[in-house]
Amino acid sequence: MPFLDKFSTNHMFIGKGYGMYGIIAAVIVGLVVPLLLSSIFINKRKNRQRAVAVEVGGEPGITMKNSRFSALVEVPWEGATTMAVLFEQSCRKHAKHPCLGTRKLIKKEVVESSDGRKFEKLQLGEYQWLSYGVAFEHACNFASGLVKLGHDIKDRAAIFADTRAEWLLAFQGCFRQNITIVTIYSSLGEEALVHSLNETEVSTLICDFKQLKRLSAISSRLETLKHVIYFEDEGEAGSLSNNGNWTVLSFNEVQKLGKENPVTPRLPSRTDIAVIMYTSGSTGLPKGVMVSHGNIVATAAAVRTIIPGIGRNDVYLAYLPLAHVLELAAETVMLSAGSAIGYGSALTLTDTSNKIKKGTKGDASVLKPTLMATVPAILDRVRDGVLKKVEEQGGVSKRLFNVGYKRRLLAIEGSWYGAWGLERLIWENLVFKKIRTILGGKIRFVLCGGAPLSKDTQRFTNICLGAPVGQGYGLTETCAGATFSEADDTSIGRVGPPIPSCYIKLVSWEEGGYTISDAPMPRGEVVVGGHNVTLGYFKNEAKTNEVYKVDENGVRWFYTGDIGQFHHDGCLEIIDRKKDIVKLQHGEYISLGKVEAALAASDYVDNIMVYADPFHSYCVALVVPSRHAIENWARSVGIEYQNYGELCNQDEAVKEVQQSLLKAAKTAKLDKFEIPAKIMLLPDAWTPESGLVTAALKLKREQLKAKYKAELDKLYQ
Ligand SMILES: *[C@@H]1O[C@H](CO)[C@@H](O)[C@H](O)[C@H]1NC(C)=O
Ligand SMILES: *[C@@H]1O[C@H](CO)[C@@H](O)[C@H](O)[C@H]1NC(C)=O
Ligand SMILES: *[C@@H]1O[C@H](CO)[C@@H](O)[C@H](O)[C@H]1NC(C)=O
Ligand SMILES: CC(=O)N[C@H]1CO[C@H](CO)[C@@H](O)[C@@H]1O
Repeated sequence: MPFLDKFSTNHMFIGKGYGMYGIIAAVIVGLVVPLLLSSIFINKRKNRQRAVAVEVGGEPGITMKNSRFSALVEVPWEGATTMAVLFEQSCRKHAKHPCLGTRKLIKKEVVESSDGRKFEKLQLGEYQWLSYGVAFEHACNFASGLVKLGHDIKDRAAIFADTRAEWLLAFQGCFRQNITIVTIYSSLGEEALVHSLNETEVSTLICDFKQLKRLSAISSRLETLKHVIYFEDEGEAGSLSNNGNWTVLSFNEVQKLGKENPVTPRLPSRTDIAVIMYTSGSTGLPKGVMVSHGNIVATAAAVRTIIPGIGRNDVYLAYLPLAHVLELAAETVMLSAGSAIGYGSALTLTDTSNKIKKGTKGDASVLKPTLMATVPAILDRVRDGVLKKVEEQGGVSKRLFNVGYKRRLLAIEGSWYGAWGLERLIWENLVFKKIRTILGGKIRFVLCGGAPLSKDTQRFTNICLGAPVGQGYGLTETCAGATFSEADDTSIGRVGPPIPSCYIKLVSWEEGGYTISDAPMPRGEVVVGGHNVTLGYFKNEAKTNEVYKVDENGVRWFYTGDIGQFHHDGCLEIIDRKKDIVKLQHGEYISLGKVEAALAASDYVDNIMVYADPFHSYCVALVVPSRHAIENWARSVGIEYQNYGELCNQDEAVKEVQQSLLKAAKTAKLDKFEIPAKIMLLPDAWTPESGLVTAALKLKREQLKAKYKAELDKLYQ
């Protein structure tokens, strides 16, 4: 139990150092001083207006903008109007400082589990860094190499690879020549890949070795492709040969070519398209969102203001997909601040991650990052892991953890500043310091986006990681940014005020029953306007005109389809989603997302999709149970089963889970029609690879509905 095993020694230390009276005194000081301090700060914070109402054009509604800036922010500093200029100026300014770090592969081995499945385990070494100066040279060389290779700069290039340093170098390289990049989630399926490459007529594809191997299967359908550039991996043998239709070169070969044949840069302008970002839509084929250089630098400039004191001393752990706008925006922020970006992956993040060889170190332990971006699902997993370990540990450690957690919770909910007391110091040393080493022990701020974060997990992160969470709300269409909660805001469930680069407007949606005159808070569809609103969908004017509108003052607005409400201090809370609301047979509206979030509180639920057929008066649910929880239960009541799949089918198991859902529904005060009348347990997890959830682990309802059509029909029989 790696992070709790030092309890006894810490105990000793405190006992010896302070003595009995010392402890009592410390506790008194720790309790009283923060209380006094917090009463001063609470009032100050409560009064802080984080966003203010403004009068703007366009559809009537209630509009807010960030209160700290008088005008919308457009650039991180004067002149940095494109990604190309931002990168170049940053590289010159921070030339000697570490920019991009990659871990060296020491050993790769394949181990076999008892049931015969094979797993790859990696032993990785220290980070090796490229300085800002050298990173810039690499990007320039790559750009020249591309041109030399014969890539016509009017053509687009695509990147289809996992997150890594070369990804960012290739990306920045293309901007030196005003080449538009097409990005595609590496977890998207073949159809989506062929569709995106074909629609954008990509002539150069930049990919990693894993994807390169997949290409030959679809090569005859990639009609526009002329060049394939792949990132080398240590331990992967040689390059694939040219296939007749396209040339294959490694990233390093292209760089070398460029170094020997330098080409004059042709820099883009602010309104040129930097990226066409294909997002895994929840229905049909992915859509390409056209993101301008001005969009990205505006978002980066705005998000930078959220992270207190960001600068050269910060170290950022990069592991989310770069094809996701949140990660792209976050890394751009780091580049603009001269921070170091160390690359890792979700499968090698911690010492206990799947791909890390037992006894060796995960990315976070080696890098010791100060900042990271994450999605709720990952924080949920960290939390579940920690709680499970605490439970297993039992005894004194468990009691200490629980008391410590409660005390810190009180302090935080009273005031973040209450945290200054001696008491905090004691709990930090006794309990939380060890937990923090999971992520390296130095995290000071966590950016979180992609989906709403549960209140429990946000508090858990505040307390156990000791870091504020900047909860963001935004979409690819708004170039990630829309709102971000601020570091000193300890409330939960809200996504903060508008970032300084945009306006947020609520527009009444009468049909759904949400209006801007609702009490106690105005409610309505969330509409985002300003510099960060992207240019629309590639080759899809109909869809673009449906959700983007330009008002009489020339401001672009994006209609998100999300329903939100404004708190008194101007912070936004997302409460619903237009298309996830179904009107049942008797006229009640059921919000699927709301019900799912409530039912997910059950320990038995790993994932859940609520489904409501408008021709019935009740809803049903598909549940992917937590295997651990359900097998524990089966053991405890002595249920016999052949295999896990069969257990999921047993009536007793279904009943047990349904009871637990009922309890969760009661706690959340759901209405009767919101409680699934029937459920089914599914043994197989929903993963991005299976196409059933997005990379941010959001449900893809259409795909789930299609895959489980038979099951859903059965539930409605
Ligand atoms: C090369 O392209 C042609 C025409 O698109 C296609 O018919 C052929 O299968 C391709 N060759 C390979 C090796 O993929
Ligand atoms: C690619 O797009 C063209 C039209 O731009 C279409 O005619 C062709 O069928 C598409 N090919 C594939 C493989 O989707
Ligand atoms: C960048 O490329 C686009 C597309 O080829 C072109 O329309 C635009 O004029 C270029 N920008 C500059 C500054 O040359
Ligand atoms: C980069 C970009 O598209 N900027 C636009 C943002 O919106 C303003 C209007 O609010 C336009 O004038 C900019 O061109």
